[in-house]
Amino acid sequence: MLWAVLKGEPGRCAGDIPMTKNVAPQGIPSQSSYFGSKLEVRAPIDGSLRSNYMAGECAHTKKEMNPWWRVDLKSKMVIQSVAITNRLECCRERINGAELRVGDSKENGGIGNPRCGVVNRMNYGETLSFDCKGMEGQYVTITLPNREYLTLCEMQVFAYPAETQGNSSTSPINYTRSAQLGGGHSLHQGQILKEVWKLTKISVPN
Ligand SMILES: [Ca+2]
Repeated sequence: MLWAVLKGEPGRCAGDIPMTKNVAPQGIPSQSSYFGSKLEVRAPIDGSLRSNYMAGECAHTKKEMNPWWRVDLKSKMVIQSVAITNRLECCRERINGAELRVGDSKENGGIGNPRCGVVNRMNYGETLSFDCKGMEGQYVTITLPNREYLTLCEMQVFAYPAETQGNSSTSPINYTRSAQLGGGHSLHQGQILKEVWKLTKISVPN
């Protein structure tokens, strides 16, 4: 037996296997407070990894305890991975310790929902991906467990609707490249996560 990773054809998948795609742009964003314009709340789901706050490309809260930014996916989703993009031109360390939370509670921004991952550290403008391993929820939140500004320039949520999940034979085996590589994997800025990869078991004759 040989385990191999085969590159799937983008935009298609085999059989009735649920498709994962970035569902965040269709969501409803909100945040705990506004440092600047309220228009900034949409910057993390505008599909762009540009990350200069001074150019209006990021959301930015006030300095406060447990600041948060949240996307409401409108229905319960099965979440494979979440990728976040840090600010480019300043203050890269502010995001250290940030927690990604996934669940169905929107109370207090959803910061009490189960945790998918924690940011150790990120570079300027870096995009970091976390494997959420199929956690389910309507809300995805990033929050800081301290008193700080929270700045977020993009959040990509790779997921599919929970109601499409059937019996075990239809369990998803599709992963975005970021999820396949594991949580907290750094991606090159500008990389668009559209490719779908399939993990397949192959028999090889002796
Ligand atoms: Ca953005």
